[in-house]
Amino acid sequence: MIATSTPVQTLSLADKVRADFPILTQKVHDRPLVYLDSAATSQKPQVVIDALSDYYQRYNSNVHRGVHTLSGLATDAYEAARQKVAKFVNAADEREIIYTRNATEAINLVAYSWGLGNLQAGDEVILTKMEHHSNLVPWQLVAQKTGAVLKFVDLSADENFDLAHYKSLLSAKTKLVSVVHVSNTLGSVTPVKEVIALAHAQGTKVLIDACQSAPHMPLDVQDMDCDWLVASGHKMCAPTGIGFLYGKLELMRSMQPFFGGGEMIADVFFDHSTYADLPHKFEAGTPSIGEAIALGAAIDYLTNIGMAEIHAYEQELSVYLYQQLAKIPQIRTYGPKSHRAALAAFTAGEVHPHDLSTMLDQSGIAIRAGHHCTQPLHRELKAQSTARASLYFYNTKAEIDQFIVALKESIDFFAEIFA
Ligand code: 7TS
Repeated sequence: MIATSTPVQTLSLADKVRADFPILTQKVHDRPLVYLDSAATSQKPQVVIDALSDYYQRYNSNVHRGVHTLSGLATDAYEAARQKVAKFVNAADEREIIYTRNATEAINLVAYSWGLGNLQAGDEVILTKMEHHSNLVPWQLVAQKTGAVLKFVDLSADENFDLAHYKSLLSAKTKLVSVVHVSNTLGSVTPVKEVIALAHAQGTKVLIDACQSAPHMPLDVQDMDCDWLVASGHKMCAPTGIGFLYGKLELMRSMQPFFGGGEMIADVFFDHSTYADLPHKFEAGTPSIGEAIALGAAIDYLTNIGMAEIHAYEQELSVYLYQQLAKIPQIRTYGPKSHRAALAAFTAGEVHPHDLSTMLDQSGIAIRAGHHCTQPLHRELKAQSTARASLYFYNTKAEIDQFIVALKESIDFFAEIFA
């Protein structure tokens, strides 16, 4: 007799972690939830939810203000989370990490605090055509006040970052380059190390918008050598209301405060004040304490899995998603076809992306439709809006299959209506 053994099914990363996310067991319209909108905000594992409620249940108290026990516990946990963020991006010094509400606030902090003080009429700021509005509008506001001029890196033929055009824009007039690391619409990955080295060669500062990279891949600000880097906690398993700004120590010391108020001062007089050292100089008022602590828990959770492992698994999902979408003739995807993030913005002929999204919702599938806060990019792409499926490490290939089936059904449904 030949012994038969049952084939061992290897578990995917998603299979291992899904149980950590209570929301993923939900049904929507009586169908299992397929959450494909993590680029907008990620879901939260139980450990993060617990960290937040534990703060409120056991040691809710203000930070840096009291000498009582609860305040000490809150301050210690809040500062421990800052160390975790610093380690997560490999900052040389934890004082280089400033808590903000989100990436948008972090960019505004740099725009107002550094931009207003350092940009002059005729100076140039290089952005790309794929920036999220939060890395565009603040610079428009500062340009209006200072007379600085905004320049935009084109898209290459394959809808990626055009390095040659970037090089042609860089000049002695360029004072700042502020670019997205991973586009939330194209899924393209900017070659940030090269971008930064080219800018630094002529003394130009660089800000990296890491909103769509920090949750998905290992980051090393020292290796990258960026001057600033911003991210939002809510896209990386943490609650809303917490994000961070990394900035090089001496550069951040040279900048004026953004908000004034409690916590950010050394001495206050009626006519002037002196300021606290970093990071407190940029953290006026009572911060999002529980959220910062829960961000620390999210970082522990992510690093326990391993950012390299998360990235490798998402690369696999990304390839699979693209292969499946490519089989649907009516679908036009946007952005490069390879070396891309696990998200896909697409249109389906004449079908309105909002209609698609509404139909998919009926099958329990959550995708986003609209301009994803990249309206100028959509104009470049000659699309008023797109639909977007965006994945995280808790998504499975089976979910991609369900999405593709429902997408095809929706396209066929609308084809019959239009016929
Ligand atoms: N930068 C990028 C690249 C983003 O994708 C986003 C949010 C932001 C900045 C702003 O983040 P916030 O947390 O400050 O709002 N992107 C999206 C999205 O793609 N869908 O919803 C929000």
